Amino acid sequence: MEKIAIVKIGGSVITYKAKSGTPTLRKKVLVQLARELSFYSGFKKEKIILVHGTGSFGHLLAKKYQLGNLQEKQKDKLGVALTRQSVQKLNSSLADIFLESGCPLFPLPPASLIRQKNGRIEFFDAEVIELLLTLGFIPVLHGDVVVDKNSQFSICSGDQIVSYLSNLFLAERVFFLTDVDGVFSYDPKQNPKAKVIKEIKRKKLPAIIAGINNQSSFDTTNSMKGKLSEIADIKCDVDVFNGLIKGNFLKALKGKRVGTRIIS
Ligand code: IP8
Repeated sequence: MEKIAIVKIGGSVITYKAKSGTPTLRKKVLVQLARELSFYSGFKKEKIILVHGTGSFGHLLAKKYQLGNLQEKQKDKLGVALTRQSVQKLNSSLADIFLESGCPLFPLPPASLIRQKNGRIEFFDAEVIELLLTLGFIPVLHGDVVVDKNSQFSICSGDQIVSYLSNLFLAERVFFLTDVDGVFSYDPKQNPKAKVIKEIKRKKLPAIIAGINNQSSFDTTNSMKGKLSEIADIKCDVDVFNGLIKGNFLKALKGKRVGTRIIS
């Protein structure tokens, strides 16, 4: 198999989180990212798996129906179905935009491939992903609500999917597009002196994770802290950068450093 790169586009990059009530797409950003990926795919051969977060399409409903609560063993069936439907709509809009740019996306609903136990992936039928890569497609997955052996259903974040697949397929590169410039020395939303850390050795991650206490009230999968915990399990180099800045995605795909690089 050729080299594999896994790209995670954060929910905060492709949806507006702050607008209360109605999930809203950041269409302009999606169009820009699709163009950059299409341009890259045009000149370099590298297999790509795309994973996206769910932002306001997933987390508002997941919170409403307490789908992140592993102690709740009787999940609201309609709540599960409505949340899934909402993230499918986001996935479908994203696929429309990338297809229009000429990227051969192949959406795969994670809930049909994954079973969890206590909110962690226990089984992942990933064979079809491998076949699609061989056939030249870009499989696209997303955060989802999946069956769980212990709590009926649980949330499987896009970050967990990236971490799992990167190790399964021995990915060479992993990219996380977020709404901040990388991993900061302090919380940039609270401390103006916060600076992006250019490079982090993986073994230093546990200390950095322990220092973050910004549990988001919006995000049922715990924002940067959750992201770094998943990244800690990835074996290859990982770039975390701002996906809202035009050109960053293409630069990163071309191997330039934008944001933070986590190395072994
Ligand atoms: O947006 C969460 O996935 P994420 C999935 O990747 C749901 O954290 C349904 C909230």
